Formats: sequence, C-alpha cells, structure tokens
Amino acid sequence: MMHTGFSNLDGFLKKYDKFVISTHESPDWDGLGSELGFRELLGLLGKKCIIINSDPPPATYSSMDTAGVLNVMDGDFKMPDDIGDHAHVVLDTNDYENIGAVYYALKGRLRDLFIIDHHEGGDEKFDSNFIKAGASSASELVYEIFQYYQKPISSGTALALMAGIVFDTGSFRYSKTSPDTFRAAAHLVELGASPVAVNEIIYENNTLESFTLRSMIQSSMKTLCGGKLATLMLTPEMLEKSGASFAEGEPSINLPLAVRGVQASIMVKQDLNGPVKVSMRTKGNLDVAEIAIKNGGGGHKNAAGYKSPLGIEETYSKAVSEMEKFFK
Ligand SMILES: [Mn+2]
Repeated sequence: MMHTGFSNLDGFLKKYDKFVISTHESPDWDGLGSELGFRELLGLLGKKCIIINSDPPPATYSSMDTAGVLNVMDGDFKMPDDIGDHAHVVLDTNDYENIGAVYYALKGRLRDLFIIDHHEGGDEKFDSNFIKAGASSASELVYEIFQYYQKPISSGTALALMAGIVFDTGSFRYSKTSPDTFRAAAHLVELGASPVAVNEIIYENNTLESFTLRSMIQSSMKTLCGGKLATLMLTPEMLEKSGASFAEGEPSINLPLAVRGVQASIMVKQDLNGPVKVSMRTKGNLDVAEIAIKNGGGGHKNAAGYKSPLGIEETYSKAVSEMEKFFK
C-alpha cells in the first residue's frame, strides 16, 4: 500500500503556489540534498520556491550548490516582500523549532507547514505530513516523491540525493539501509551520481584543522560500563585551539563504535556561543530516540540527540546516567 505521505503532500502542494524550503540547524548532506532535490521537483511542478536555512552548509558543499540556491538567514539575506504568501516545507526534521533562527523569523508568518522527514516523532505529525521513520534519509524520500510525480531527476540533483543517502546511511551500513535504499541508489547512479565523486566530495575533502579537532575529541574518550559505553567531548576550547568548525567535529560520535565491545557512544558538545548538546549512538536494540524525545530532542532508535539547559559538566553526568541504565 502506498504511504499516506504521498497523498498528504499532494493535497498540500495543490493548495499553494509559493513555498519556503528549510532544513535543520547545522545542515548536513541529507538535509541539504533533500532540499536541492525538492526545490527541483517544485520547479517541475510549476511552483515557486526559495530555500532559507539558519546555518550555512559545510564548506565542502559548494560543489553541490553550483547554482547558489541555498540561502542562509544571515546579515546579507533579504526576506522576500511576499513572504506571507508562502507555505513552509521542512525537510529532515519533524521538530519545527529545530530549523533554528528561520523558525523564530517565520513562525506565524507563513500560510501553512508540511514536514518531510524520516526521524521518530509524535503520531499526530505522522498523520498529516510525510514522515516515514523507516526510510534511510530524507533524500531517499525526495527520490520517492520524484517517482510518485514521474518527474525526471537531473544529474546534479541525483548527485545531491546520493550524497544525502550515503551520508545518512554511513555508506549503506546503518540499520535503516533497506532494499528500497539500494534501489534508489542504483537509479541515482544511472542518472549520473558517481559513487567515486560522492566519496571524494564527502570523505576525501576534510580540512587539516578537522583532523586536529578529531584527535582532541578522540583523546577525550572514556569507556564506562565495562567497556560497553564510550563518551566523548567536543568543547568550545577545542574549536578555538584547532580552528575547525563544530560541524567538522560532529561525525566523531561514530568513532567509538569501531571499538570491539562498545555498544553505545555519547558526545557532549558545544559550539562557540552555542547551547550544550548531547548526541547518542547505539548498536542493536538500545533505543536512544526515547531518551532524546524525553529531553525535548529527537532522532532514530540508534542515533538521536537533544539540547541541554545545563552546563557541559552537569550535562555529561546526566547523559551518562541515562545511558548507564541500558547496562545494569
Ligand atoms: Mn537525515
């Protein structure tokens, strides 16, 4: 049976002509790829749209956004005069506030809201949006939406969607990697998304500073619970010393899972002048989405996170004690 998200989306798109597209704060390859794809699709459907994000893409993303359509709501951005005629489409998060500054700037000013996402969330959101928690990525969903509307995908968009899928699945290794994911990927490769190009752009394009930061994060690693739980820190001091960006440090959350016996990883992290955040990764049936949602965040069973109102040390203690319960 076809997912109800398609008819929900179709009904939503029929109601409006102009759309704002946004993704979460600190946008990643999936959020950005799904935005570029959805923007292309709306154009093919005869709609007007503008992408507005709170934060800039990773520096290495410029080769994907050759047309320069990823607007960031910084000092240079001018909000369109007719912004009130637009409806909002939010991709890769089902927590509206998680889009950051754009949420506070546009809250209540747009005509409507629609969410396209693959994270766990509340049932009431699932009924009226397009949220498929089983999908590997928002990019996979946007690929499926192209198929639903039988619209062609350009080679540039194929590459952006492929990068989103590769990023969110950890190169087809994480638990939501399904036969549908591989079918989408196979088609995207046929459409011009070279796996070699995706690998070079995402994984062989790191700054030297990011390696300095990674070594600092890795040096902070502690193991608890008999080696089953690993913890990491990403502090503003590390960012200052290394000269790397917060986003460059975030993927290190996955490193401890490469250690034999480690079943869960926590990273307590804080950007320069940013809030304290907790990221959690697990293997198997250890469900951290529940912990994240309880703390006002979100995510998937094996990958989730939240913002903490506490200081970095208190947050660390609380995060560890919440995770220790799995190993008692
Ligand atoms: Mn995603």
